[in-house]
Amino acid sequence: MSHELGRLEDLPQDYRDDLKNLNLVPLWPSLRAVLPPKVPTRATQAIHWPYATLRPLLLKAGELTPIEKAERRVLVLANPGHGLENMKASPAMYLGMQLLLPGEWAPSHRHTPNAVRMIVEGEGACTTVDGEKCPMSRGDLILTPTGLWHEHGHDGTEPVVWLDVLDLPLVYYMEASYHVNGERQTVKQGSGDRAWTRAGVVPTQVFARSDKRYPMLRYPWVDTRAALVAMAADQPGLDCVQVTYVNPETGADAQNILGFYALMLKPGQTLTLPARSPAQVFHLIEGGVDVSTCGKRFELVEADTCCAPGYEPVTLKNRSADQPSFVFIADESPLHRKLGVYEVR
Ligand code: GTQ
Repeated sequence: MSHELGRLEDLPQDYRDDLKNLNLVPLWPSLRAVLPPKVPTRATQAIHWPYATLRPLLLKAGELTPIEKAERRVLVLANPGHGLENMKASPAMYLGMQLLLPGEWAPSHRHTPNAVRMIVEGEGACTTVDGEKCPMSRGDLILTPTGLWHEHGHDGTEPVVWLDVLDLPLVYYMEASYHVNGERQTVKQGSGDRAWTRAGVVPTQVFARSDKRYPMLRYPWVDTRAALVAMAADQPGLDCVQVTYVNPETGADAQNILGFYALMLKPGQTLTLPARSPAQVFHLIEGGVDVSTCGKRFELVEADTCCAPGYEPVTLKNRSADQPSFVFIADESPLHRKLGVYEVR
């Protein structure tokens, strides 16, 4: 049985004034808004950001704003449902396309939000994270976990563009977002992606335990792609050919708040992901994929990005009948699981 709850206007004005003056609020007029029936209210809209329309504007930013005036030259992929000025793709995810031109340097800093970079185009740029120099090539995933120094440099000849995914909206909401500027880092020896080359075989720590909380910072696309292709060949009946980017030492998600995945759609494959509580972002690395959710269909071409709110099924269709397609996915699963609100419907 459902009945109407009392409205604010039903209360005498002097009573409302007394409450307001004492910083008090009656719950019942807002109860249904904060606890809606069965499905949460979501501001997140399903949005498509085609790369072809964004790229010229990003290159234009390269002419209009020198790197010294930007520090990070980024166009933010903002969800209008959250208000563009709030720079959110979803409640916990921030997306930005960052441009670095040959010879430019985005200086060293560290901050509380976690970031990853998914490289979209160009060769010759490197991100140095915690002293580890990470070359950037298309499809590579590079982590910049909370608190680690990072800076971006570019010795190549063409513009380099990458997609930044940060948990900035959540960390900002928590009033925990800040940065510290630093000096140019000294590059150290060793790199996680060379030390952890094969699953199941990890470095033995006989003399001293490494105190690195994030042993692997760069996940080369050649390796991730090869893992997906091998998995599909080995298990022809497998419906969801997907890998999760993890910390190779613990097996846990690569970062604490957002989850990162690479999905291969077999030629002609249509895959429906069930409705789950976390919002998701899809970025097409290779191929051609239709993404359908919330009554909309986005025809992704390479380097396109789209997002979907939580609690909605998403159908992915590989448009090619003879080639696989590869999708990078970011979602809010680690956050939802840690908070105990993760759901599959
Ligand atoms: O490259 O360090 O898109 O600090 C937003 C904030 C990128 C970065 C962003 C940042 C960075």
